[in-house]
Amino acid sequence: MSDTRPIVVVTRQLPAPVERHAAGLFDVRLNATDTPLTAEQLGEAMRTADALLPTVTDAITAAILGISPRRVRIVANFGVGYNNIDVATARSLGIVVTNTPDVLTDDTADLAMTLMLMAARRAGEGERLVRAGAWTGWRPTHMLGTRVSGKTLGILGLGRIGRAVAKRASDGFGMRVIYFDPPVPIGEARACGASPRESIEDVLRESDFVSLHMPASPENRHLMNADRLAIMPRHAILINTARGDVIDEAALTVALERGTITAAALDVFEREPAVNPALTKLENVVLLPHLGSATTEARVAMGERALTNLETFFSGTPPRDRVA
Ligand code: 8YV
Repeated sequence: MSDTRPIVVVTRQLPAPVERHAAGLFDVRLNATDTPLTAEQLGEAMRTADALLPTVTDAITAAILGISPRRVRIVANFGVGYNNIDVATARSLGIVVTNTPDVLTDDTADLAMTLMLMAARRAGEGERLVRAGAWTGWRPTHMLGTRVSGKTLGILGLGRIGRAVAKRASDGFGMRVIYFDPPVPIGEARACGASPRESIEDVLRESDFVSLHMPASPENRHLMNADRLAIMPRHAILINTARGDVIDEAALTVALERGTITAAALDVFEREPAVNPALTKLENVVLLPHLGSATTEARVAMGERALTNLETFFSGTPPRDRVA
């Protein structure tokens, strides 16, 4: 008997419970080898499936969305960020797009704090020293970092994750939190301990740490450019768990090499998985492989949220996390 359920192409391997659940709900095409699909394979999926469940590693371009003949009616992204999808084209073609907000907020905020602490306390550098067998023993002036508690944290982009970071920093570390994100109501910002500033530059000038939490967009591309990096105090540390292209990576590399800022801690990069080789040679930068939401809890919840969006859509109701 043929399977009449919607055909859903899942582009990457998902946590096993999510794949099992997906197989119970839909006629799923899983990716057993976890190899990223090529543009041709994505195009083929657009022609033959009813839905696509992609991740940040799949570029769902205008060309792929516009493929003819096309069968896909919904793209349920696995991730809160959806800059991998040409949302404007999807909208114009009547293809629904959803994301997975909320369920990874705490995990990503935790990772931003991890990066802040690692960079401030030179944790990566210290670990490399110990592993290299190069630690010669304790001494009062060895590998001094900078205190986090009580310092000023500047947040650019006070959405869900930015607020969760603000709360951790103010409640847990007694930090003074300032931010720039004009659409956010001041009352909501105050609830997570954050005070507004009038411009990005005002935040950069005053902050000991700066954490980036804006979405990727053409306007936000290279938001942290050479000029803005130059505004940060010499002792400042820059943290990025948002998207790689909000920082001009070449300009950041120069700033770190010259010591015009003290350190950076990056979970995301301009051309993932490639990392500017010059960055990998620097001790004053923490480099993680896009681990923001990488907990079992978050990844299972993200998968479930994407499945709920698909189920809702195929039951004829607008999905809760619709972004196009
Ligand atoms: C995800 C992320 O792992 O959700 C996001 O926007 O950046 C990550 O936490 C990734 O997008 C998975 O597709």
